[in-house]
Amino acid sequence: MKFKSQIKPYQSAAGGWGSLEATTRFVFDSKQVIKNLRNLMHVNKAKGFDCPGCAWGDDNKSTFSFCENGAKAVTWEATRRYIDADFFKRYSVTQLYQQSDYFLEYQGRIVEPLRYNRTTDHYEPISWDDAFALIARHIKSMSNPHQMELYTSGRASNEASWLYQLFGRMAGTNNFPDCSNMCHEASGTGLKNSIGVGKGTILLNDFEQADAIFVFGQNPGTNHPRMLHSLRNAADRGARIVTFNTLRERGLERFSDPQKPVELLTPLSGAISSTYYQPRLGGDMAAVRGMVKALLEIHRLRINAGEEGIFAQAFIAEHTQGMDDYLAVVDATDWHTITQQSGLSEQQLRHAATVYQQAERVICTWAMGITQHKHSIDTVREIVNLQLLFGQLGKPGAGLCPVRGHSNVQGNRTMGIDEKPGAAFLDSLAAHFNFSPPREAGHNTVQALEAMLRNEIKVFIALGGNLAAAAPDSPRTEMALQRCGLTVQISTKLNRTHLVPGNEALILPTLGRTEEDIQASGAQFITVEDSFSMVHASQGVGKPLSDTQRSETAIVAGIAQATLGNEKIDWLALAGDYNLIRDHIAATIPGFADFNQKCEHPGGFWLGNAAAQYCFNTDSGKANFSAASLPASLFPSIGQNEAPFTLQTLRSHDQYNTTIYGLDDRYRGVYGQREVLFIHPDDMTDMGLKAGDSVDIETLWNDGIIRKVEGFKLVPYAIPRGNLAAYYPETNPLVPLTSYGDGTGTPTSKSVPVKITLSQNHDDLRIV
Ligand SMILES: Nc1nc2c(c(=O)[nH]1)N[C@H]1C(S)=C(S)[C@@H](COP(=O)(O)OP(=O)(O)OC[C@H]3O[C@@H](n4cnc5c(=O)[nH]c(N)nc54)[C@H](O)[C@@H]3O)O[C@H]1N2
Ligand SMILES: Nc1nc2c(c(=O)[nH]1)N[C@H]1C(S)=C(S)[C@@H](COP(=O)(O)OP(=O)(O)OC[C@H]3O[C@@H](n4cnc5c(=O)[nH]c(N)nc54)[C@H](O)[C@@H]3O)O[C@H]1N2
Ligand SMILES: [Mo]
Repeated sequence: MKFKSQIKPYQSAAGGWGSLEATTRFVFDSKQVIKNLRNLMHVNKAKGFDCPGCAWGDDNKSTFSFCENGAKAVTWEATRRYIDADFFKRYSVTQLYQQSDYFLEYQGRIVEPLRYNRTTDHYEPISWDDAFALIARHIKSMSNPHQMELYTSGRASNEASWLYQLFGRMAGTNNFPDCSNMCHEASGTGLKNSIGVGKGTILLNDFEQADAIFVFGQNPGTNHPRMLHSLRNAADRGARIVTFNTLRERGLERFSDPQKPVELLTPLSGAISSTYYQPRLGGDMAAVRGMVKALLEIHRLRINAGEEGIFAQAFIAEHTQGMDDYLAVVDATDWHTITQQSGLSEQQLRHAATVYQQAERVICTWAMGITQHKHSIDTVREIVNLQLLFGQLGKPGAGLCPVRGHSNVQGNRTMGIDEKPGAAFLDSLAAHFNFSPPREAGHNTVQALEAMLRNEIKVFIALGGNLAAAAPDSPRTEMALQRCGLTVQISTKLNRTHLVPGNEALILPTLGRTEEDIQASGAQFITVEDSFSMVHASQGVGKPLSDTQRSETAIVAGIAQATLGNEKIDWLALAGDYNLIRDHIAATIPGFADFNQKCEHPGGFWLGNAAAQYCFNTDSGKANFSAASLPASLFPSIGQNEAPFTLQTLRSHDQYNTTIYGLDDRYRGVYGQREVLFIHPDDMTDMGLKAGDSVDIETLWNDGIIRKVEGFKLVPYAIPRGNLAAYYPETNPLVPLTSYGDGTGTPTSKSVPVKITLSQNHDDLRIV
């Protein structure tokens, strides 16, 4: 495949013709046009499957409840291309390793179980029974259950995840590293500490009532396109949308709705953000602190004048604790530090504060720009502090909204995919199944990789995902995986992780969410939970490519049965009828009583949110203000002065995490390439560099390891000085495994201290 590389700034609104064009291109490119269109028609409707694209909620109102990038995810999964034994005979693992991630994914679906043959360096077919027996043999030969890591990526259904965690705990471990550890961990932990529940407090229709929506560190135009509909509708009825984003992102500026054809004729329509701030990377906590400082000043002026203050006094008195300590910290934070860290002026922050104050109902949303820093928990909690001061919780049109990534990542946690499970959950498993689950905390993703590097891990099983490419410090992550006794990947497509096998390795091909899942009792549906705690059923419609693919639930059951036998639980019977699994979920997970009956409700059911009902499951029984100081420096471990630049690693428009659909990033004007580096034009000229120059990027870290990627082309962009941006996963070799968030273990993918130098080999790049 040949791509034309060019940089050409994008002028139109996000969405629009470009979006439709790209969508249909993806649909019609693949071989089964009719089937693919039929698939799209079913996405996110009351009957049909849940879009595997993202975790945004569904309104079930529009005819096509899908977006361009959801359409890509669906058609990419529903491709008729596949790779079989012949393919693996042709290519050795070493040869495949040389290929790009794009090439690997593009080969199509995996259709039969495969075992790595170390002597020939090829994958070869193996029967399902032999594969399960091999896994069981490895697990049984471990000297303790913690020598196993059970990774989960956030697409797995509630049913598969619940069965998986039960298998792990019955086998004796809480080693459940997952993609969430690299994603919204700070949201979960921060919210839990502040308001007692680690989830967002709003429902999708709250967007219809908000007067102001503050969007922090998030690129919905690419990653949650359906969110643009909510933002656009809010903006149209006069709500203020205030964006804090390090980069100028087109989707946050203007959006025309591709599902309202009239709008497509007016490419400049659809303003989204009323104000757009570009803080420095990691500067959001300081920005919110600045807003609170300004608001506190107004509050005190009013009080001193004998008027009512602007804070929600009654709410604060009844439902919160710790405000005085927090306000003392706000007083102690000076404007100089605030403006220096946030990169925003006092005037800008006072303006943001005024917009906030004028709104009766405020929603704050955020994603990876907030959660992938060292001080992410403190930042999440700072946003909560602001909302608590104004009682913006539990009323219509107001609240907290971490916008999740993978389509069922929130459901995975609800089902117990958690390396630090709560005692109440373990008690309920213990009582229901009459066994003693392990009580000690297990490994998160970074800890799992560290344990592998120490040669402690015998068995690694991945329920989806692509850990080798998703995790930081790529060479060390790959080495870690190769040190396992057995690596098992339950996958739909070929990916990097398959090519760094442990001593032994298996690839187990699974059905995707778009496909029919027939088990002993007939056709099955699964369930998922979105960002708004709505749980609903999802049933695939496409015919599977091959009868040697199995559902995730059936694979997990097969592994469990082979390893633990069916004395305590008849695993295969559960996999034969997912209703039986849902009955067990109803008995062991709060909020799921009458689960099977509730699934019949079109659109699903709401799990509820205690904090939104003023019930705070914290130690104090109230919502806790957090009184954290701003970080002393944004990079304490190496000293900020040493690093001339801070790099964030982010997604392009044509990718789904480590899956690369194409080489364009339309809204940022990048075409036919991915190895680009966004930089402020003045930083470029100061260094005597120009647009299109190739540079090498090197991490400045404290362990003497050289972390470097080469040949990234400079693209001048609207970004703060000293900040850079480049795509993940190509830049993952730069993120040190030892650099993770305080209290989260999340790699600091949005703040990597780096330097850049002109590289030796120049390629021509056309700048239009
Ligand atoms: N099409 C598509 N959809 C997806 C995904 C995908 O890869 N492709 N991935 C899914 C997953 S797992 C997730 S977690 C989400 C990710 O959704 P996002 O969080 O939107 O993903 P990123 O591309 O990492 O973008 C981070 C955004 O935050 C900004 N940012 C970075 N650092 C900072 C900062 O310090 N402060 C501020 N204010 N802004 C900052 C960046 O400029 C960028 O706009 O999307 C999900 N949906
Ligand atoms: N530098 C940097 N690193 C990051 C991030 C970043 O912003 N910057 N983001 C982080 C984030 S937010 C996340 S969530 C992680 C993502 O980490 P992962 O979830 O591990 O990665 P994905 O790329 O989403 O996984 C894709 C693979 O999942 C498999 N797959 C797809 N669909 C299915 C399915 O239905 N079932 C099964 N069993 N397998 C399936 C396919 O084989 C595919 O290759 O990456 C993290 N890593
Ligand atoms: Mo994510």
